[in-house]
Amino acid sequence: MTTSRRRTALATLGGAALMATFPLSALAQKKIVLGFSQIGAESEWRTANSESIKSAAAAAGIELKFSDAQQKQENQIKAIRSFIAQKVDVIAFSPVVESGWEPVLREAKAAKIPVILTDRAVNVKDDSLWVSFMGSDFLEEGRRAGRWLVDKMKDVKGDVNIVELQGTVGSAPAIDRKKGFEEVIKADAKFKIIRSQTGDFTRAKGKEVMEAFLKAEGKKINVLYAHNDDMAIGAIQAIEEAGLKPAKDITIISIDAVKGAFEAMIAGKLNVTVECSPLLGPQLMQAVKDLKAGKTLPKRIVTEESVFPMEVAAKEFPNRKY
Ligand code: GYE
Repeated sequence: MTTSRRRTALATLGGAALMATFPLSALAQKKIVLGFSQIGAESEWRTANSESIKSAAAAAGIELKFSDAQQKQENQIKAIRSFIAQKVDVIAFSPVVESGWEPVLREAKAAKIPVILTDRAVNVKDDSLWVSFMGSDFLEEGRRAGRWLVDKMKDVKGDVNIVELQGTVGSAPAIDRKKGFEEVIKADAKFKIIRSQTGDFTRAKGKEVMEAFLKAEGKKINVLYAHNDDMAIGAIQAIEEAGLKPAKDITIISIDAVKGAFEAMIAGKLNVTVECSPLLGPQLMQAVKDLKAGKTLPKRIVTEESVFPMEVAAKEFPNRKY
């Protein structure tokens, strides 16, 4: 046998061996297609979340159709409709607000395409319109922020005047972070929320609204509770521009624990951040695979998180992944 003939024979043998272990149908099997509708790119958190989903899909060999809604529910609805038309295997999305999803979710169900909610919840009567919701417990995050404050101010006798920067109006994290925080601070009447307004989860809006708070209330403000780090970082600028010292003249609490918050804590400008992890990609891809393998997903998958006060910021910083 010549060398080239031997090669052909070996190749054929190799092919046969391969076929014995992987039937042709498996070899020819199509990649799983996942349609994902993201809210936008409003915060450091969101950027890390998008990155986590894209890299986890690539690592899992899942074909990802990624659509950015630029903060608009109507764009998310359009994206989901287009995923249905393209007959993707699974749809996942992070709903910008809680309400108004019934019609499009019914369309997905009628097309027999399972829907996974990531990060934020929807408010629909019929729970069968989505298979699983994975993400943080925002109520608990609000409570953690409240508990930190109650403990920090336990020896304060007079009023503690709080201003609140809320997240996007109608979004699950804005609703629940407010509720959880209020639930804890109401135990003591000295805690008073004197102003509360949305900063839409962005730095620019956080700064703008904090400027307005400072103009209206000035030195009366003892505490800022921001529903995310980006708004707190914007507000820190406003506080400094008003000639006050962030984290000293005004105690600042925020949520997410992104790197920018750690930098602010290390610089002594932010007191505490409550963790909310955006790294949902690997979990989501596992869930998509499980669904395709016919498994039933748990209805709720909760992310585990903690709280980081400024005293531990420098030590924790090198471990942060987002
Ligand atoms: O806290 C905020 C982002 O839904 C948990 O959205 C997420 C929130 C996050 O823009 O920074």
